[in-house]
Amino acid sequence: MGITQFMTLGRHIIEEQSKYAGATGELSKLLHDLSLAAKVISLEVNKAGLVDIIGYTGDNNVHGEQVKKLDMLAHDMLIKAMDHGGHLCVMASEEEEDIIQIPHKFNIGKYVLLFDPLDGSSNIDANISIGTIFSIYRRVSKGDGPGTMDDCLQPGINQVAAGYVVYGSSTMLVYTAGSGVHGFTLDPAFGEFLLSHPNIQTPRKSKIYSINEGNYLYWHPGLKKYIKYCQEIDNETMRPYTSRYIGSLVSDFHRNLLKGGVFLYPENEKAPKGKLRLVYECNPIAFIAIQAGGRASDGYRSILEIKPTTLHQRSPFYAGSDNMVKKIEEYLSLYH
Ligand code: FDP
Repeated sequence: MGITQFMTLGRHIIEEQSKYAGATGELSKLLHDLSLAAKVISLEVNKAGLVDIIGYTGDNNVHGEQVKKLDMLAHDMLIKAMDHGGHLCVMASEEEEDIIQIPHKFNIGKYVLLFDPLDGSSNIDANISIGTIFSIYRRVSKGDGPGTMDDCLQPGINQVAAGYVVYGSSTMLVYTAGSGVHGFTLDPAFGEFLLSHPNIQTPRKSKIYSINEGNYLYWHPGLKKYIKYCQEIDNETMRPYTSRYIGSLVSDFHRNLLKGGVFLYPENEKAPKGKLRLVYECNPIAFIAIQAGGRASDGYRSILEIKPTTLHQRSPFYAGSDNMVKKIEEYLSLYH
């Protein structure tokens, strides 16, 4: 797909919003503010090889992992871009243990923003694509005061919008507000996101599977059998499938969304709940997968049905083409 018409992200959001009677325009403004943050992060990511920005800050994040400077920069940038628009009542970031309140001096709005500022960050030093993931909900707490933890712990089915930015060979922003998935490529000359991938539907004929096979010995028996199934020869189902794994969720998912395939991060003996975070990674990616005609599951139920109990909880995650995710669910329930 190429750029077919000169449709900026800003114009697209406004046109989408006009389809909903009673829309106030707040969500559009929120998405616009997010796209500004994405442009700044994109610039910083591109500069990473040039300036003294790569490397560790020396701190550990809430998961006990070493924090890299660029993660914190993206985290700070998003807060700075989003805290004063008057659209949000609370935020939460994968890089911060607790919820993030809107400073008293700014207006409080009706939306909730959850984000993973820089996903796949272990790849930064190697110049491999990384991404920002975001998820937007309406507040559920009463009144118009500061938002609460309950606002952040909603099941993914309540998402109003979600998306990601992939900082790859070009920077792309992909989002859904519940009526299809749309992809925009950042034109570095104009500094604008232009519609390049309208109405993305993931191909029904799919043959890519993406998983860290190094964990094979720790997997569920059903999953071991499923991966063997992927490697068998069968012309009708286009097997053997192709294995592709970058180790950067946004990039792996984005490739599979466009080409057809499945991303797997299962539970294993070392990580009984898997690795990925439900509210920052699984829910937004699941919303996009489903809107693009795909499926997302923890192996047994839709990701979007899970009610989070803590901000940083993890979940096994299978997302991508409908037929492939269904097959994984079948194998997991058949073999124990
Ligand atoms: P990273 O640790 O580099 O931030 O959840 C984070 C994540 O990357 C995902 O982006 C990626 O898909 C996954 O972890 C990779 O994990 P493995 O190294 O265990 O394969």
